[in-house]
Amino acid sequence: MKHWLYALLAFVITVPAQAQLTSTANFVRDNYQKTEYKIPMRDGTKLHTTVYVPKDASVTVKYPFMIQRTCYSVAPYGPDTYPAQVGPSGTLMRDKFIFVYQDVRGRWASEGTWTNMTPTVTDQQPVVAAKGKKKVTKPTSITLVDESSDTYDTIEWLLKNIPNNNGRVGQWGISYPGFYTIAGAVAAHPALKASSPQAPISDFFFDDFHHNGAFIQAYLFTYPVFGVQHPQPTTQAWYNNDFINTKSKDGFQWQLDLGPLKNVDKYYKDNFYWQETVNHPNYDEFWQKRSIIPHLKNIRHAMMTVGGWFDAEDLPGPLNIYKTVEKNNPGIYNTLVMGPFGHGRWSHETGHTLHSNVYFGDSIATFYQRNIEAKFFTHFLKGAGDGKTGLPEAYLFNTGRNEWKTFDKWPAANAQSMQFFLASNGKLAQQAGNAYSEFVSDPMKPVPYTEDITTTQGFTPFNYMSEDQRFAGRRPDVLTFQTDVLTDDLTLGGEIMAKLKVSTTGTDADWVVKLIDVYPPDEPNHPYMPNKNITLGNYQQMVRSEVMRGRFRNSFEKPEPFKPGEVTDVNFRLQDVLHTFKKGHRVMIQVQSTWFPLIDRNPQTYVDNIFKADEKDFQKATHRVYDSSVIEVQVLK
Ligand code: PG9
Repeated sequence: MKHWLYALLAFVITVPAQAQLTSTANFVRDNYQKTEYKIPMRDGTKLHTTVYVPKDASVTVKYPFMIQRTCYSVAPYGPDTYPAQVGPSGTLMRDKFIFVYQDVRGRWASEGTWTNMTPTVTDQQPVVAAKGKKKVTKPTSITLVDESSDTYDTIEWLLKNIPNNNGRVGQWGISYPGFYTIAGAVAAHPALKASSPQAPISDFFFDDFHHNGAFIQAYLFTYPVFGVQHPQPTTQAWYNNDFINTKSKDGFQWQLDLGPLKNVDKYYKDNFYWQETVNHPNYDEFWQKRSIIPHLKNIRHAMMTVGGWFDAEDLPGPLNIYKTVEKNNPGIYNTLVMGPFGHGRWSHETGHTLHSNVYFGDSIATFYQRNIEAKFFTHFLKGAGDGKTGLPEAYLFNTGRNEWKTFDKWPAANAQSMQFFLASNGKLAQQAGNAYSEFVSDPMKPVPYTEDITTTQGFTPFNYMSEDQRFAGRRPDVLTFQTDVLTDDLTLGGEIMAKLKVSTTGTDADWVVKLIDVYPPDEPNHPYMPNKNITLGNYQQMVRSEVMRGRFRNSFEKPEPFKPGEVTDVNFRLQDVLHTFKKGHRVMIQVQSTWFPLIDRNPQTYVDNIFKADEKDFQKATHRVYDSSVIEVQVLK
């Protein structure tokens, strides 16, 4: 194409986008009136709430509410300070809603006491008839409150006090705000018409802080929410410092005298949540009462749960919330969207790389925002609201074909179970053998979770979710099983069950299972690999991974040791996938027992509390994976 034509094309494309960005920078100030309120809850606690009302709202031009409740602050605070964007996308901001942001109880400018994953307690109560309730100036008795009741009371107040609203309310939030969204959908106010929990936390024993009871160590290095700020060390630093060999002081495995984690205990002695985590190593009432899953009943408004296939923080959350709402609330409008994104990256119209070297292009997020999210909220908050959105039950991205796929049911109705046996000859076999694979697992020489051990990887490591796994497969303490080269495409859609039959010479062990897409030697550069120096030939791309802390194999509440040498069942679920292994590729499974420093090391000697294991507890062990072990997948035609 002639150069002048390129230049013209670039100008034509850039100007509107530039104008759009410029308008976005001032758009909120020019088009919305910001007011801050302290909204009283039923127990008298006042929550700081910022309301952005479109300037053209009037008795004839009324707008719905779109609420986000957050523990991460509704800043900017103060009059005449405006954010660059309001709402989940530029699209909805320009379509205009009354956007409401609230600091949850006990956070930032709100009153009250905050706790992690507020236990839901008011859904057992008849919803307080807010109409006509006498003004509660101080609790006359113990008034039960939680995120559900705070959302209810907030909506009731907004409807009465913010003029020119159309009486309809939506809510959305990503990650922790995603939890507040799903909690707000429980025992909901009748004016709440549409909720979109996005990357919502469902339960900290399975999301974020733990995976099936194994502790995700990145959370040691905190998080503003937990009032502690500590720079992330690189994985190399973890290996270098005496962490591995440091004799732990008062029992904490990571109690460190040297290296980059020096004095980390200083931060944690007074960090209440940290002490709670350490003192509740099993899935006891402390964690159970904080899970939102048991409360997802009697939901009567539209739901659209959103997640990312490469989300390293909250992948169980969106999938389990969608499935539980579907099971407990037949007949309501309840849909799922899963895109090729890292944590919350669908909300970034540009640059939403997966924090790794797999990248599907900016247009994917824009497509989601304009053709899925905006359609959902506009329909229920401004439109007919009859559920005829034109959107599917499940809008999922196939990460092997790089295309969106729609389903009228998820898990897909036409999924067929298929079993791969872990054969000791390294094959994924179609029938069980009677041998076993064996490896020595040494917690002093743990398998790294990433090849890139010289850089920190964000507050929660992400890149392993799609990283090349060849570095691991070269190790003697990583078992590798794979199919022959595929003669046809193989599409896996749905959850993956690991049904391992294992033994160990120790009395405790972790089991990590990784599903990997093996590219052929001559695979051309993937069109979506921005780091052009990466060729895909023989690339072993992680598709899905999960760890099972073996002590919890029969119960997360009541852990059990292994009996040395006894063949033992360890069954656990890897979260759903939608991925086509193309013809010429292979399906690979890797099995290992350490994943450092992503998860804390299992001492492989059974102790009551791994957080307080001592140096002497960390012992090598010989693990066996028997050929009768199965990886059960769901195949879509
Ligand atoms: N789910 C994310 C998170 C919560 C709490 C601690 C660490 C991570 C998030 O809200 O981003």
